[in-house]
Amino acid sequence: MRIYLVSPTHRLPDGSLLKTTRYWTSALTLPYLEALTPKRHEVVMVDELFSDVDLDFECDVVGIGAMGPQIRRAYDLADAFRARGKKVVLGGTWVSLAPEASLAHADAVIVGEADLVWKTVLEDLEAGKSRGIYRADRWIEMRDWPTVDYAKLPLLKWDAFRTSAAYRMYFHWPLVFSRGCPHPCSYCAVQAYYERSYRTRPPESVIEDVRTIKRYGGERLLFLDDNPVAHPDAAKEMFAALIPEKVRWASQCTINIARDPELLDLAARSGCMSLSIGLESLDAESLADVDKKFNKPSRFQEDLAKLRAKGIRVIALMMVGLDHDDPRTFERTLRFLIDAKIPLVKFFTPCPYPGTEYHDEMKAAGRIREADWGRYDYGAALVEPLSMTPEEMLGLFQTTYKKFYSLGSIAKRFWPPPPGHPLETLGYLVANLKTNRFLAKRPEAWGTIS
Ligand code: B12
Ligand code: SF4
Repeated sequence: MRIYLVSPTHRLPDGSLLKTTRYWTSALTLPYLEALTPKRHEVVMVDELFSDVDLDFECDVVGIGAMGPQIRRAYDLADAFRARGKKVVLGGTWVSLAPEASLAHADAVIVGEADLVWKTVLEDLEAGKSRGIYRADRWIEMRDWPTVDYAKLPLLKWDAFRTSAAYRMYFHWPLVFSRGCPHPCSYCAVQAYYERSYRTRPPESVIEDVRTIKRYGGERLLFLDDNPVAHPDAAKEMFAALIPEKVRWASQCTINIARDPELLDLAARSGCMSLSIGLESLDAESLADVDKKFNKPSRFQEDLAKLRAKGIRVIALMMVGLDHDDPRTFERTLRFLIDAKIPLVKFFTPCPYPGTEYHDEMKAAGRIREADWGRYDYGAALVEPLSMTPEEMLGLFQTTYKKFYSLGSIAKRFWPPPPGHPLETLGYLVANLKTNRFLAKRPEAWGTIS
């Protein structure tokens, strides 16, 4: 069979599709699905962020996933393909947490990891049948990770990679060490999807991917993990194995990394340049509301200083508009981020992803304001705030974003520069100036900055 794998983009409020010509990384999902596909089938992939989806593409099966507000677009594309007689399979995080709703738009839905069921789904569709919702009865063993063809990363621009040193610094090659997260944060789709399970790959298998990437000339990596340090001993083993590879890497992780000196030291020595860390809130009560009590705001300054001293840049992820937040919270958060010399920040308004505990709580309280999942980005008032009006919350979200990326704030945060890696600091400075421009030009797209 011929299989068309699609990663959709989403629509902006004016109805246009969000497109871009450059991106700093690429998901692994489509090449990974290709690696799981029996070789007798042909696979063609498209990421709609860069390329147009061809609704008349000659194929037998279309596989579509979605990451957030892309779900609306995924459903629309699925309906359009089915109207043209194609069989459609939907999968991925969002689909897995809303399988029945997704099945209304597909011939088959895969809940959870596709690894153990993808082949069966394809066989069934080839035989003209479908069981509807497919769910593996167990998580995969991480040592069985398939070999992904890195030459086919959908968002890697090979011409630019060969010709531009700036692009080589900008593009981060994706790889994975762990899956899942054991923490209970109630708004988090990852812990809901993985049911708080956590697994890590054997370091030697990750190192094989690192060497493949290096053979292509890549030396900047992005761990797609949500929390690679959840099992500190496994993470220490992984970081130690990375040291001789002399790469630079970035990842997401929890602030807990700052509280284990050996782990932090190994991360820095293995080439960790930056970490996206969900600090989420300076208010312990707001953190408790979303079951993120392991974050201790009283220790944030000290924790961040430790990371900075190791030359690791922290990209702070902050939720604003939680239940114990009021208009003063925004100003306090801004001051804190500037004082801590945070190089980049992403602000999030609360987003009740279907399938999460937070969604169920907000639904039971009658506080969900938006039914259209196509609007579920991080810059919308999806939940009725408690201590301000939705308009006030959105206004403050925008003002805080603008103030953080104002020239005055950039100057304060970048002076004095952090120790080591001056080129890296320059890169972050450029990213700040670009975000400053983006915020002025595209206010409608703030909720989807990634
Ligand atoms: C890389 C990544 C990105 C990249 C690349 C996106 C791209 N277009 O290439 C960037 C940074 C751009 C990004 C952006 C966004 N992302 Co993103 N992203 C990820 C990340 C970190 C890794 C995905 C990945 O490659 N994993 C490795 C592969 C191998 O695993 P996998 O994708 O899980 O796939 C397996 C299964 O899930 C399943 N599966 C997945 N898709 C499909 C599809 C089919 C057809 C089938 C059969 C099976 C299947 O089978 C696979 C094999 O087992 C995940 C976090 C995570 N834990 O997954 C978030 C994640 C998917 N992103 C998320 C979100 C919300 C977004 C944004 C919408 C955020 C925003 N700012 O608005 C944007 C959307 C941008 C866009 N238009 O594409 C959420 C989704 C939440 C949800 N409820 O669905 C996640 C889970 C992060 C999170 N912590 O909440 N993202
Ligand atoms: S620590 Fe991060 S990945 Fe883990 S459950 Fe909380 S938000 Fe999700």
